[in-house]
Amino acid sequence: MSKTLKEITDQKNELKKFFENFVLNLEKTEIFSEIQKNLTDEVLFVGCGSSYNLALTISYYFERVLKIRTKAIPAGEVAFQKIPDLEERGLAFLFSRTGNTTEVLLANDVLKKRNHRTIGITIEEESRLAKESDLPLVFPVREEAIVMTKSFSMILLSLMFLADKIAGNSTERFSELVGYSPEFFDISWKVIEKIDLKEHDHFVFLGMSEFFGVSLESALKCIEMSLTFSEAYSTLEYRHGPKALVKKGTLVFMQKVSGMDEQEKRLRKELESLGATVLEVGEGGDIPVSNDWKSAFLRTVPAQILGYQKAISRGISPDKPPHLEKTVVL
Ligand code: F1P
Repeated sequence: MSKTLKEITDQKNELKKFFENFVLNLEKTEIFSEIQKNLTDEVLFVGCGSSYNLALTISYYFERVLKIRTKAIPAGEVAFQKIPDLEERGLAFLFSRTGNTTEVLLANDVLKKRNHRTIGITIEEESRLAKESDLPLVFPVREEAIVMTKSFSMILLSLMFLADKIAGNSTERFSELVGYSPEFFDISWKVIEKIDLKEHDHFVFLGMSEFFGVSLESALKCIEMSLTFSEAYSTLEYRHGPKALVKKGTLVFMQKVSGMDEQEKRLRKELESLGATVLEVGEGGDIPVSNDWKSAFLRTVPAQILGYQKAISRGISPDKPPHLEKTVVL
């Protein structure tokens, strides 16, 4: 079996175990109290590639739940000091699955010199990020494929949960969503299987806020695995220019958001009239799931499946994306 497919499918059975054994115990860890103690008015979220998409998605949720300001920045911009107004002190989350991406390590140095407390989020205990960040948070997830899949979902789930815990909010909804994950996986698989992927060569992912982060990651999955032209936009932005590229053969994934039913319906109708196939993910959608922002950790799964299935339909191995390496070392 393909490594990538195995890791995508692992989510079906591993999420519950991971939630019970790791996420529910986060509150008792030292890192939890450290984060709580060091939270500043503005918190930075830094990473590259999928890890940047992860940082962005989590930054929206921290801002929403903890009522602090957050900034998500590609690590390269921090590393080479191209961002304006970097505070003299603060808290910064640095994301790198492999923990050895050059820009993330350089960003860690820059931020530490600026008296930031850096939290290194990774799955590799022996990585430089785990060793060099002030507070490493190493996730108990094994992922070997080049393309990041299950670790994205698991880290997202964990840090959203952590934000709610710090805010003193109920986390019951997370348990429900985790319980729903095997069914969500199966529905996603079936819905995507029914699409004639040979007839679709342009993928568009639309979402707002946290779901915009999910959409960026969805597009990246399809590019990496299936080498298909894929884009992501904040939902209504798509009307402002990008829709000029819609044609028969465009497949649009719309991440549904509470209170937007009317707008989403109209956009779907418009895109369908231009020849696109549209699938909605969310309450009452083609792939149903709660519209709660907490559902973000499940919402990249359909695109992971799409990227895989499209790759197979094109005779491409998702395990060997051309020109890509697991860690970018500059
Ligand atoms: C970041 C990353 C991956 C991407 C690619 C190159 O890696 O951009 O997201 O799939 O293979 O590296 P990391 O810093 O999370 O290890």
